[in-house]
Amino acid sequence: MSQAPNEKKKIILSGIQPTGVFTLGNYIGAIKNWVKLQEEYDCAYMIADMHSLTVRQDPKKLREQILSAFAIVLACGIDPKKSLTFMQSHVHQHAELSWILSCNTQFGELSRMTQFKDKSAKHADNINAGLFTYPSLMAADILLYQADLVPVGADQKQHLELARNVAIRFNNNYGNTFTVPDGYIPKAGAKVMSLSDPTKKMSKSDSNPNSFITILDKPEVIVKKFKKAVTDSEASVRMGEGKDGINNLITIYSVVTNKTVDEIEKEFDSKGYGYFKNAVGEAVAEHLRPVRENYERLINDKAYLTEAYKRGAETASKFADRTLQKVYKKVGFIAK
Ligand code: ATP
Ligand code: LTN
Repeated sequence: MSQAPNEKKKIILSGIQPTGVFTLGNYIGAIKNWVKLQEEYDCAYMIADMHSLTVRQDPKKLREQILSAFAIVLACGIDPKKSLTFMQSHVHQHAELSWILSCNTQFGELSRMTQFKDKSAKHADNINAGLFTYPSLMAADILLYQADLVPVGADQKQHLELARNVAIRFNNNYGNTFTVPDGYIPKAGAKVMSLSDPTKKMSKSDSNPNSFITILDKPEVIVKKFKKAVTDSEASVRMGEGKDGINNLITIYSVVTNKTVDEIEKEFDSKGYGYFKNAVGEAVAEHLRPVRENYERLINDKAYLTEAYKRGAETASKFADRTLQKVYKKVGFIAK
């Protein structure tokens, strides 16, 4: 996209929680767009380690998962020379702005969040205050960088709407301070479904490993998991109502091969589900092969990773502090 002279590049921010190896859902719904956007815009991508504490984590495992998540993001094609890449907890301004924003977010608004309701039901023994105020922290992540666009999957729409509302409210109460962000949600693949229960979203914290494909699964594992995918009894490869499993597989196949739904329905006309599932498995395995290979290389290069996230945090902090100081002034705090 060509830009008019003096026209500022749009700012992009997104994050992902280090709660496990990323799934095909995270990749298609979010990270694939992160990679695409970094070519045209000023992008900031972070590992949302603070968000992950809203669910109990084992510290030793979390430490490994955070570094691994950072390496996966780079392995997917995010270049730390082009995009700001950092760990959320390394930029203390996120926690600070989150406090101010939580004082400008209503209890009722947070109570309506479906992710809070779902996660409270799933972790009934740990419905902590952080799980409830999670969207205020996410709003802080976005608003600190004055982001114009936020590439996420469909499940994050509600949190984004809340971030927009908080930004608008703050701007109205204190004068123009924040850019009001828009979501950037893919047309196909915004909600990749679980392979074992295609009425549920594919999730990296699902207890059944056959329900999701991870970005690092070996090709033979990927093919095997697709073979087991739940479908229907109709045995015709075409999109349709009540065919959640097949709709999901067609969407996945379409995204990784760039073929249209029409082309796919023609290609597999009169072929059985077994044949189709095998083709999807092989196409996904092939699509993810370079990511897996990059990851193997990167995860063994700790010096490179450390240098990349440290440099990222340094630059991010400078940017974030500009917004935070502006906010502190607007709400009436005395300058240091
Ligand atoms: P968890 O299982 O720990 O809740 P998750 O797999 O839902 O995690 P997140 O870290 O919450 O993943 O999400 C990271 C990004 O991936 C977000 O932009 C989210 O919208 C997107 N995403 C997550 N799951 C899917 C999915 N099944 N399809 C499309 N996008 C998804
Ligand atoms: N809540 C997001 C992860 C996340 C995020 C963000 C996404 C944390 N902070 C800022 C976009 C912008 C999720 O995917 N569960």
